[in-house]
Amino acid sequence: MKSAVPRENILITGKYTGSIARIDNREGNNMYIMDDGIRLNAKLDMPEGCSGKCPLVIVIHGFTGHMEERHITAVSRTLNEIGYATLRVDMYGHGNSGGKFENHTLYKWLTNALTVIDYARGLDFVTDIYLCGHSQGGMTVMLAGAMKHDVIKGLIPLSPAWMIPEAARKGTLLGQDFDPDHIPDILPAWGDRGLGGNYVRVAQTIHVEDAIDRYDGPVLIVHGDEDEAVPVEYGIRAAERYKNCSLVLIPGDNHCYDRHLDQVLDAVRAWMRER
Ligand code: FER
Repeated sequence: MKSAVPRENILITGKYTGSIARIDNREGNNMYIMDDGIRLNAKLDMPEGCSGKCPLVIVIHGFTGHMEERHITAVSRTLNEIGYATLRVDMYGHGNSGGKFENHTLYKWLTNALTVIDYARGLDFVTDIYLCGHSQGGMTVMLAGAMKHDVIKGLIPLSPAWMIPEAARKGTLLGQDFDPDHIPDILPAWGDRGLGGNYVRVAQTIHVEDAIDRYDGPVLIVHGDEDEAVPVEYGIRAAERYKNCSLVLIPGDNHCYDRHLDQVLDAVRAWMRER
């Protein structure tokens, strides 16, 4: 897939040189992808035994998360074991990427995702590109996949937090109620963090249903049925609305699959093997 991706916004630093032969498989290849002045930290992991071209999955963490979380690295490693390269990315205001958490918005994450997809399209060894994201990252891949439906071969939203826009319009996020027409400048978020009011203003404009309707490719949704952060009904509703979606519910599991991560990996492995 040779693309006419404009290169001027993309700066790669770190170990990755564009040559598969020089990729150290298991260490992870740290790099930075520039998105309009914001440095995004990413890691490219190649599949075992790859000596030519292969498909690639971009893997995106959730709200307050990062690319080294247990469930993110486990999914990435599982994909590497069955022949997929993975590109894990820390999104704006998260992990080792630029930007302040307080200033992150879903638009910023969405443009990050579009930039990373364009970077992946420019890699010589990449055949097909898939998107996988957890929670807020799951909603991000639903939106980005719809925008680039001609390029993205399949989507794996894990416990997708696509209730965020609806909740922002109603004025109830992070377990707190607020007036959706008079949004506070800062909302206390998890830990000692604060979330900027612009996050809420941006979220209020997003309609994930439109993105679901615009994506015809194959989708796998995985959701724990005891998810404490994103009710499992959202996974079910999204799966019913997508035209071509498999849904795997994990009985008794929570938001980050602390109890049955192995079942999440089994679901991803089985679905990806059919591609
Ligand atoms: C919320 C519930 C869940 C919320 C965000 C999330 C900003 C995201 C969770 C995740 O990405 O893991 O009310 O508000």
